[in-house]
Amino acid sequence: MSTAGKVIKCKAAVIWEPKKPFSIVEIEVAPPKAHEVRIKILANGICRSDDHVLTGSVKVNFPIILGHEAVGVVESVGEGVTSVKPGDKVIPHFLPQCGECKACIHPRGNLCKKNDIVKCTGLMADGTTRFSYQGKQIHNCGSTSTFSEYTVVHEDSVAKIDAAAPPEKVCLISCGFSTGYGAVVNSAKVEPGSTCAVFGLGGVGLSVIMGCKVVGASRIIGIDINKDKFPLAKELGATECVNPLDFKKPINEVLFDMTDGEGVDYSFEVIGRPETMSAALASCNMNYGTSVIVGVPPTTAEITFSPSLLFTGRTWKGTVFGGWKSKDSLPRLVSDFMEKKFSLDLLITHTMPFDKINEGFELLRAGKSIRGVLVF
Ligand code: PAD
Ligand code: ZN
Ligand code: ZN
Repeated sequence: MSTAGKVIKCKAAVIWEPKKPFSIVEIEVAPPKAHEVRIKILANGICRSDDHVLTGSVKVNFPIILGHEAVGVVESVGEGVTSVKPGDKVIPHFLPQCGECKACIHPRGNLCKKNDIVKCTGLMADGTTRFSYQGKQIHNCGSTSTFSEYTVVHEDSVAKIDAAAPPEKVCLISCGFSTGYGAVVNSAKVEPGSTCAVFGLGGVGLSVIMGCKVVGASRIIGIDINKDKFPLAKELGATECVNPLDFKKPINEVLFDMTDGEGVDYSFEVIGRPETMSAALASCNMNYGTSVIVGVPPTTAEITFSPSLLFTGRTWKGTVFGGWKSKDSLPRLVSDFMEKKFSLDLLITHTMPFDKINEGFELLRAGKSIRGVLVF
């Protein structure tokens, strides 16, 4: 029996307030309105960005349904939807691509003005959401909310992908892998022979390492306070790994010592802490070095730094989703995966049923997983 046009009752992981675990409850998901798409979610990756919301570091409106690294199948579409149809395998994405705003038109832009990751209202464009629990509205997050068996997103936030792509793997393409890889090829544009430093060796940092290796960086230095991350970092391309806790000097001085006093050509902060963002900047060459902020900073964080760090020529920049335009790039990245241009196997350390979501996040916080994948 078709569910199109009807309210669907399904399982979702709701966060009622910050610092509380997910509670799995039965919610109601309204049908998609005009230009919206209702998607049955198949698999979700566990990304640290959702944990930043859980800890209260990134401010949002509660109650909320998180989840933004997912693959699903279109269940039904609202009036006027033309780019996807029921049955299509898709990636719902936190960066829309309306194709009309200045960011969508600009060759280097990707932060479409229709995004909700800057303001985090947790609402659709009409000021409501399609989720409710016992009559009370639940907010969405980043326009995706994929920690639910069904979600509703705007058509601009959905990309159709190869029907044969394995959801429990390519879900990483919707955030972690593409962000890290794109930070290298789009945002930094690392040249062959470069020396790179990667701060933070989680799923995103390791994807930065994979990108540095593909573009032919000659030295790739992995930095983490958890040395258990080093073997995998080396397997994926790090030429050496250092633990800042092993040194009395600040890590930026250690990196200068390791590079004959020159500093690295490119540094990437893939943790989300103001101190490591400053250290990553200070680690790169004072003249032609570039430092890229990939980690999501706490909403209220501020950094004080000496402008002379930049005056001598350094570049400091950030990247959202590795600089990719979502609707254009996601199908291509999935095709590249299907053509075996890269593998995601080593990044996926745990695959578990959706109901184990709290366990999955505990593994991430304990530094025991790289990417956990939750399957419905
Ligand atoms: P993760 O928690 O798997 O990895 C973070 C790593 O940093 C861990 O291995 C930690 O041990 C390590 N670490 C923590 N503190 C320090 C420290 N002081 N010095 C050195 N290492 C440390 O997270 P992830 O890989 O899923 O995500 C990394 C960040 O990237 C996180 O802030 C996330 O929110 C952000 C992100 N940004 C985007 C984007 O579009 N810019 C997309 C996806 C994720
Ligand atoms: Zn993410
Ligand atoms: Zn746009």
